[in-house]
Amino acid sequence: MTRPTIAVNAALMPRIAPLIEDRHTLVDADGPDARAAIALVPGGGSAVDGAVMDAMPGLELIAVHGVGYDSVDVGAATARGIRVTNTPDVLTDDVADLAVALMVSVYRGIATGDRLVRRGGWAAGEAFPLGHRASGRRVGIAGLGRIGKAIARRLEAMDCTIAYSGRHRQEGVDHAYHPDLVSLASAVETLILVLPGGAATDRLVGAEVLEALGPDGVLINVGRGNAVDQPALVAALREGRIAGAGLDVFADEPDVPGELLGMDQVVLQPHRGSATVETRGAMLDLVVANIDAHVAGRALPTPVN
Ligand code: 8YV
Repeated sequence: MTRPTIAVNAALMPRIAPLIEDRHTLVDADGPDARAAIALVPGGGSAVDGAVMDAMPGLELIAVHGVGYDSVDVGAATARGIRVTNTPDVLTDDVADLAVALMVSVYRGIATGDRLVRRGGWAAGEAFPLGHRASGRRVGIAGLGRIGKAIARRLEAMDCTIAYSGRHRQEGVDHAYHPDLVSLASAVETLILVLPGGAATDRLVGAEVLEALGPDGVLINVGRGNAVDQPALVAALREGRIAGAGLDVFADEPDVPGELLGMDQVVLQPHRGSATVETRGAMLDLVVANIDAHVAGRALPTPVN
């Protein structure tokens, strides 16, 4: 029996190969051999559209390494009979932890405190500003899915009051519901974005939402960078129309607007919500489980379409 060919993003190859190369032939997803693949494991940022699918005539499965699958045109895949899988649940706790860490970091000035100690400022008696309390805040969560709910649970333990927005009020959720982001932003002190990427969320958070959040407001984003109008955010931070931001995701990664780099009220991370040894291992295991299930004709563990 011939071994199925799996096209794997080069950056993931060293970690995925030991899990799968005993039963599959692995090729570089961006190389000429990818044409023969039945399954594709794309890289985080690379777009998989109809043209990419058409260039791989035997493609049956796109196994996304991530919960967000905005980089894949799922409609185009479905139309071609190609199945799509993602890696939900296994990264929920880590992304939620990072959202809370960013929030605490912004209010308490943890990153600026670290920089002060490292440059010898503490030892030299340099004055440093007081931070602000993180506990007890009114927090709005835009995108109350699995990750949003895990963030809410953590923040409730910090005596925060949670509100949320979304297309629909959710059954069995007691938090205050706001049908739109402007209303949510005006009701809270901290706005946490856990929105998926794609056209439906493009620049949902612009000048109007930031204005509603107000001069004491803090924006946290652990979802997708496209949901924020970045020039509007930079202007609001520069002009003190919001107080601070904690950002793990950006509109054009890995580019970060230069002006943010000089702002102490901003904490920046390189899109690493799921980047722990434990979670990245579990994500790869799930990618492999989906490929193996597809090849064996079993039900896919985490199908998208
Ligand atoms: C991934 C993410 O690590 O799961 C997601 O949607 O944003 C991250 O956890 C990233 O997509 C790289 O694979």
